[in-house]
Amino acid sequence: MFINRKLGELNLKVVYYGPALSGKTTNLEYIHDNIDPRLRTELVSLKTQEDRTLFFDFLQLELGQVKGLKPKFNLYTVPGQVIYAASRRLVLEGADGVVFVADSQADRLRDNIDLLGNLVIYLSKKGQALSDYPMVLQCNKQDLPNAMPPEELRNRLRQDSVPCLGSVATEGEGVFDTLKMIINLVVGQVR
Ligand SMILES: Nc1nc2c(ncn2[C@@H]2O[C@H](COP(=O)(O)OP(=O)(O)OP(=O)(O)O)[C@@H](O)[C@H]2O)c(=O)[nH]1
Ligand SMILES: [Mg+2]
Repeated sequence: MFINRKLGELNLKVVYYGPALSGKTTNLEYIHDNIDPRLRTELVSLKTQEDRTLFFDFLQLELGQVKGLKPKFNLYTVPGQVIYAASRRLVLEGADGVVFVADSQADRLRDNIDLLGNLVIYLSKKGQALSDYPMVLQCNKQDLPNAMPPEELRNRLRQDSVPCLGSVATEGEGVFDTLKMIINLVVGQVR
């Protein structure tokens, strides 16, 4: 969180975290393409030639008012590929909330568990716990035949107290619901 009193701005950071190809970038692309352009910046994507996130994606939204301040929501994605661990750690710095974008396909369960474990380790190195952060679990790719139901996936990830929902990011299903959930949680912490 960063408050610029001169400009009356409240900057909040939300990080979309999760394993490779789970749909993190697709979430930001859908938000970018479907929100009033006056409320957002352009989407900045640092990606490989194969369209995989190399460092991060970034999109800023300016929505409503919180305690007389203009909140700016800075949305970032991390690269999910295992080799980009250092980038994930950097992007996570200063986060006010996390959207964990899981790939619901049964054969990706291990990757979801690994990336979540990663996240817990980074935070513990900073003396923090996952439970210190507002988090939403988005169970993406619910359109695929081998997708686990959201409740079951949450259970397998041992995140019983985290709000979760299913999504199909390519269709936009659940994308704005996820955004609203994390914004409410993050703003709730500011209050
Ligand atoms: N069937 C299906 N495909 C999806 C869904 N969401 C994303 N995809 C596809 O999955 C692929 C990866 O999506 P990305 O958004 O690039 O994934 P990512 O999590 O940003 O991947 P990294 O940047 O490598 O970490 C793309 O081909 C998307 O079109 C979904 O809900 N259903
Ligand atoms: Mg990506």
